[in-house]
Amino acid sequence: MFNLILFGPPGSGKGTQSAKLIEQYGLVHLSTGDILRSEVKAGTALGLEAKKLMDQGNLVPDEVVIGMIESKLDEHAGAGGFIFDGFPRTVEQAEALDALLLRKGTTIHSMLALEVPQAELMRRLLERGRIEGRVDDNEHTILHRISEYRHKTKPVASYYDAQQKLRSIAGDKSIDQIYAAIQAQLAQLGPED
Ligand code: B4P
Repeated sequence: MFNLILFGPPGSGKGTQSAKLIEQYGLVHLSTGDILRSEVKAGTALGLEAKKLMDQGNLVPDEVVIGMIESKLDEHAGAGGFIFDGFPRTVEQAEALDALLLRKGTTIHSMLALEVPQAELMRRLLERGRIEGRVDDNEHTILHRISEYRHKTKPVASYYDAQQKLRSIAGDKSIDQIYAAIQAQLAQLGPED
């Protein structure tokens, strides 16, 4: 089993690189952003509550996303491993994930952190907002999401660094160049393609 966290600020390419990784390594992709957006689309009670927070660029409460991840892990009990994309986003979520995986007899094997300058994050997300019309991809909300990332999410990198699991990847290159750097890291770490 191989469990990977793809980490980085909003717009750093987590979703983009995850799509390539699942194709090559056959890991199950768990994106809390995608799961929340599908709840919003389905109009569930959870989705209606999450929508207000997401549209403003706020994080959804820890207990909500931890519960979602737990049920997804159970749903894919026989999987060869997982890519966690956009989760954990707080130290509390990281502690809960570690406890959850320990109960299942496994662990996080690595965290790959995509490093991208703020101006490039803004450029990418404004472009996506223009093309896809995502409500949270406007200048005001993007700045708030980046601030939430700095204050609440960045400490998660130190949490896994203390476990010697953190590796940084330069994320301000082309999609293929970044993917090659990720593959080079994974070649040393173990998942078989
Ligand atoms: P997410 O869905 O995780 O969205 P995101 O942070 O914007 O990153 P995303 O993965 O979509 O962007 P990517 O870098 O792939 O979160 C949305 C919201 O959900 C949060 O604000 C929060 O409210 C809530 N939420 C989610 N998880 C939560 C949790 N665990 N706890 C609490 N709340 C949670 O791509 C961005 C764009 O850049 C794309 O258009 C892509 O095409 C482009 N791009 C990617 N790589 C590129 C490259 N190398 N060069 C040029 N463009 C590139």
